[in-house]
Amino acid sequence: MALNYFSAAEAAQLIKHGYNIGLSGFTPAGTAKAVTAELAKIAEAEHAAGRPFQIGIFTGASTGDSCDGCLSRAKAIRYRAPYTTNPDFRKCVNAGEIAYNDIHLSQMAQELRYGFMGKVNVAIIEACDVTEDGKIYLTAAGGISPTIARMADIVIVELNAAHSKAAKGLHDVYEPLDPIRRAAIPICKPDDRIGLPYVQVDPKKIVGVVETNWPDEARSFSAADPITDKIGQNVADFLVSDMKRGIIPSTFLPLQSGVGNIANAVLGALGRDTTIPAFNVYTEVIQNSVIGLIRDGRVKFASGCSLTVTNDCLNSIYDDMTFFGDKLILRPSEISNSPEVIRRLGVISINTAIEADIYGNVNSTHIGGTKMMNGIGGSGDFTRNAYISIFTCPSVAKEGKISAIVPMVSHVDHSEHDVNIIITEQGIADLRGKSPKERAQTIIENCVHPDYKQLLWDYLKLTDGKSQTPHALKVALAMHAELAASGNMANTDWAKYM
Ligand code: 0RQ
Repeated sequence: MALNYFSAAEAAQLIKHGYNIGLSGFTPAGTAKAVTAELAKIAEAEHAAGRPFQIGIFTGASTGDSCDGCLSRAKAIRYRAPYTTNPDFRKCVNAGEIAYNDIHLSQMAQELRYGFMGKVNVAIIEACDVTEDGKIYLTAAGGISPTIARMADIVIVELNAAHSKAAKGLHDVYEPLDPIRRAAIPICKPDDRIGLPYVQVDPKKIVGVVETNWPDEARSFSAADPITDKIGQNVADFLVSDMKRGIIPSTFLPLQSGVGNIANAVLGALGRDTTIPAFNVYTEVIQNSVIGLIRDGRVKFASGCSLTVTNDCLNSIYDDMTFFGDKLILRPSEISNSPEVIRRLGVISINTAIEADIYGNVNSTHIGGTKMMNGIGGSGDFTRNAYISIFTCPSVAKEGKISAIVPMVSHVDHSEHDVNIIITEQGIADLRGKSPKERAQTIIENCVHPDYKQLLWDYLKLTDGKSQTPHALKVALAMHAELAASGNMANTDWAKYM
């Protein structure tokens, strides 16, 4: 059956008020872009005509401005899951205008299959190639494409010339069956290939192909600074010490690293430290730093869900697939982030915290306990199942007015039961094998900024000091209350809040 070609504006007309759309991609990498940008114009026109127009959006992870940005500004999003990083979307969520379901990324595809989030009316899949018999070759990410393409009533393909057809060689597409027919996911090494290089859909569902030439809307990260460098070095020192103690095998274990400046600095430090042997990466987001380390021979193989890299870096990979072809693989997010596989491979996870408390609970998502920052992303998938779970963050934020270590986190994403190591630029708190009271001692001693140490020791004096997890509940959130009142946690006077 010949494929039908149409414009992004024509494709967007197929999406009606009340529909749920599913998008390819994971982070701005590989996300369909042209149809959602046109959809925002339709929403604006409908609103101007006094008619409602809002949709639900299902994605692999965050998207670029052409989706979350344009549609948030057009007030066109009723519901969205999961992770996002877009500032306009964040404003709408925190103003109560969008229902945001922030779930673990590994669970997104299966929760759609289980029927938790309703119907997928339209799937929009970015491709570097598509065939008449329904083979869709993805671009820079796996995401939830196999699931939405199979579940949706209709499929729109964005054939994006900005992605080379060389991307075809990167993908390993595998969708597990649901219980009670689910079998083991047969990945025993980061480089195991278990699926197909394309997404197969019923060709009758492909209503049209939109030809585009739209580069990924990659975010750039600011350069490393002395604080992120020191955090990176502390992570490298910790891993070397665990390897020397025989806790990490001398052949090393696969690493997962979160996204952002700290993650880049950590990987940079690990790459430079040649005491650590060349290692594998089993992660979700592959950033520029990993590509550099592959080129340098420091990373042997990287399995991920997306190439969240700058466009020049992406093109350099496409141009050099004879080198990268056997060193990189992209998987759907439920495989890259599979708890089963992460635990089997013994992945060491490294993620960033917004704040941690003295007992090891971590907040990754909420500012001041109520306002959404981005979302949990894949940090929970990896942390809960890691061989060793590490959280990093600078010891203070906002020029020292906020301590990242507090008596009680204002929101819990990763509980004390899952968090093994906390690392700031001040030092390393190894929480493994410790009771809560022992954890509090090591976190305050090793990770807290000098300006906040005495404040936290004084907090402990307000507790009974004996309970399993000693707290003075009336003042446990006083540092947050003080931040809201005076703009500086360092002003906290415990007596004022007793
Ligand atoms: O504010 O943006 O105004 O400068 O939070 O903090 O230090 O720049 O760090 O960009 O790595 O983001 C946890 C949000 C960290 C991110 C989080 C302020 C700080 C700054 C950002 P500005 P930094 P990062 C892989 C795994 C969850 C998902 C995840 C994240 C801004 O890493 O979203 O791990 N993680 N996914 O000033 C108030 C505090 C603060 C604070 C920092 N205690 N209170 N503001 N900030 N600490 C990715 C995927 O899953 C796809």
